Amino acid sequence: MNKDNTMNSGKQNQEKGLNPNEDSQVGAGGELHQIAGGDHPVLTTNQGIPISDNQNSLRANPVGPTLLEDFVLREKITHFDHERIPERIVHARGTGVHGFFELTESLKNYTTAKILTEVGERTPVFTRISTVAGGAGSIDTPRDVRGFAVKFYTKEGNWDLVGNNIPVFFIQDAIKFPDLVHAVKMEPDRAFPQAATAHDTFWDYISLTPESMHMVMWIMSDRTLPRSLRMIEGFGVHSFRLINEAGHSTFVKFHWRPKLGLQSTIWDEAVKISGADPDFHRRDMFEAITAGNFPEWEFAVQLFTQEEADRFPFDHLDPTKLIPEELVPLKVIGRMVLDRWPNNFFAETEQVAYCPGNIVPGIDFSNDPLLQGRLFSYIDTQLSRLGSPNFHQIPINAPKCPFGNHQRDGHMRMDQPVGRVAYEPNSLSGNSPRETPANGFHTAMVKETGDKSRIRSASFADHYSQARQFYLSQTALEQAHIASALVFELSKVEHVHIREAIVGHMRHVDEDLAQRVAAGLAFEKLPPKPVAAATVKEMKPSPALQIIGKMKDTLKGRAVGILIAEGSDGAVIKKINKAVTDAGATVKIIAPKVGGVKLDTGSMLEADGQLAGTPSVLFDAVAVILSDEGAKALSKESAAIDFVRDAFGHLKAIAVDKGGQALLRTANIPQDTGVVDANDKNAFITAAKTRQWGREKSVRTLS
Ligand code: HDE
Repeated sequence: MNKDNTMNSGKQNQEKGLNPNEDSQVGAGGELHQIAGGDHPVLTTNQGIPISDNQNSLRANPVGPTLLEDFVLREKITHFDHERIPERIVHARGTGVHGFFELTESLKNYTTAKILTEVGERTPVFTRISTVAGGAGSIDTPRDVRGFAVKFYTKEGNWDLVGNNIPVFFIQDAIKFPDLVHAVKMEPDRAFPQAATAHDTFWDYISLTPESMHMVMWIMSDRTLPRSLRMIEGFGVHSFRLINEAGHSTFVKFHWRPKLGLQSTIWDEAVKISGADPDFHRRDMFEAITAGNFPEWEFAVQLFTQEEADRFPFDHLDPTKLIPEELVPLKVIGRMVLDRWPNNFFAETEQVAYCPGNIVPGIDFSNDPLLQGRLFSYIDTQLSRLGSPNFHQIPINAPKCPFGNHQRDGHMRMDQPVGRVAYEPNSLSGNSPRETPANGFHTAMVKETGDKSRIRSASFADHYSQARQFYLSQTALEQAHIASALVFELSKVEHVHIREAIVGHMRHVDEDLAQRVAAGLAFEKLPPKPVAAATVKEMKPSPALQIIGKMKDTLKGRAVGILIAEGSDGAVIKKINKAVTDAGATVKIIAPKVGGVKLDTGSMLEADGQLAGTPSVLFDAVAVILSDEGAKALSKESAAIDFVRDAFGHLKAIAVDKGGQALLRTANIPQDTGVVDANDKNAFITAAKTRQWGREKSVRTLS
């Protein structure tokens, strides 16, 4: 028996029936072999004992029982058995990236926080963007809110801004969070649906929670269907406070705005992406970072005083309300660039522990009751998820500034404090950590009066005005998407009384919306309106709440797919490729075989994706360049027909040559302004920068 496994020849590996390990390759003759040469480190146990055989366990004889004595086997399997930690109860699926924050405008009149006053200073960050409802292995593209959590490793300690891509939330009080989450997660008796709001328990809860209606408008909009994590906005949601040198405090809301503009997919597209690439967003981020296309966000604040807040027609401490940009403009004060993919997903993205309670001197909390509850929850959840109060010592969580105190011991303590003193005050140590009254964290001096109670503030009673404002601020098309999303979701709800209750709420938002949804559900008459706790106010529409209005006229960061087959025109492919690349987008070649095709020029062009596995939903625009024979061959391929039909149905620009045009005819696709001649590269780039919105009515019935 060969014991020297690292030196095994491919033949020997094959004879032993081994699986190829990381260092194995399939040789030209089809045999498995390990990569030869290299200065491999010695494989050891966790105790450093060199391992001689990593392929076979210790057995009493070649056909006998395995021996308990085999500490190599036991250690390896035991460690494996414990490889998983409990996943996050919400936001389990996430993508994390390192980067930096750079301040461009000082807020020194408002705060002492160095991160908000030192212009030009670059602060390292780790940003994790997540879905909320699904498990860690769920798809990237359900209809869902996206978490937007940023850990700033500042000189004064870690500041975690743990927000979402939607500026409001479902509930006003932390005590309702477990109910909300239980309602949205898969139903406990059947364990489905995964990562979906389209089921009875979610809508049942919502129907009984009018305060959710504003958030419902947002989640039914295309905001919950982002095209890319690089194209979402981020919001701190709650009001926070900034405290200046003099101890004065100013309220602040934090915003992230993507440099690539806001962009969403269309529901049918998101559904198909989920099948084509469940890791669509994670892969998109990975590919962008590894290609050096670093996503960037502007960091902006809305600053306002208590006096200004008193004049708002809503209570800013109610997290179901936003402050329209038209009321308090956004002031851009910095930027965040994400530029480094983590070395190891588990060590960093999985183990990162955010906590809204992590703030630095010069920043403080507001009395938002949802925020107040969150201040407790996150540390508590890390204790069960990461298993020890020492999670702050895991490298991804540790501050990058000096830190230390007299907390000691506990599971997995990593540091080795020296000396006999672990308390304060003390007279035995000249260099043990002491409090710093001048520069330490100070809470804003705020007077609190009133009776202790469990009463929801009357100022939180208006549940519909901003929901209505959001809906009326949208373009007609976005309104239709909201109505259609409600019809889709409620059509999955089995209980008719729940469908009716939601439509009843919609009547407070907008009668026309309610009617459209009712029609989509085939109601014979509109259900009654529930009693509103406060009169619905007419608020000025805020165009800043649209997505279409916030898209950028650019192809930067987008992807274009070129479908080719045998005999395709090499010169046209080259021309399109260059025009798209010059416009800042990436190109992928799709062909019936991944090895590529022979072009009209006689040369081979390798493909990036095989047609069956690379549908057009993965691209922002497509080109179809085919010879007559290629078009004929593809007209019999349903994947090719679906490729162009979906591109058309998802309102994408399609560039075609003669062969491409023939495929469109086979697929019954009409000519419109978004179908352009492949030789007219300018027309293609212009069309590719946007969706062909005018086409939508011709391809689907919207509510
Ligand atoms: Fe969270 N939330 N949350 N949340 N949340 C968690 O913490 C919680 C809320 C948000 O990428 C948990 O580490 C309560 C609002 C993000 O690791 C948990 C309440 C907003 C992430 C928790 C809220 C968020 C979390 C689960 C109501 C937007 C992912 C795992 C009072 C402003 C962070 C964890 C990451 C994660 C509790 C409401 C954002 C259980 C109790 C509002 C982005 O602690």
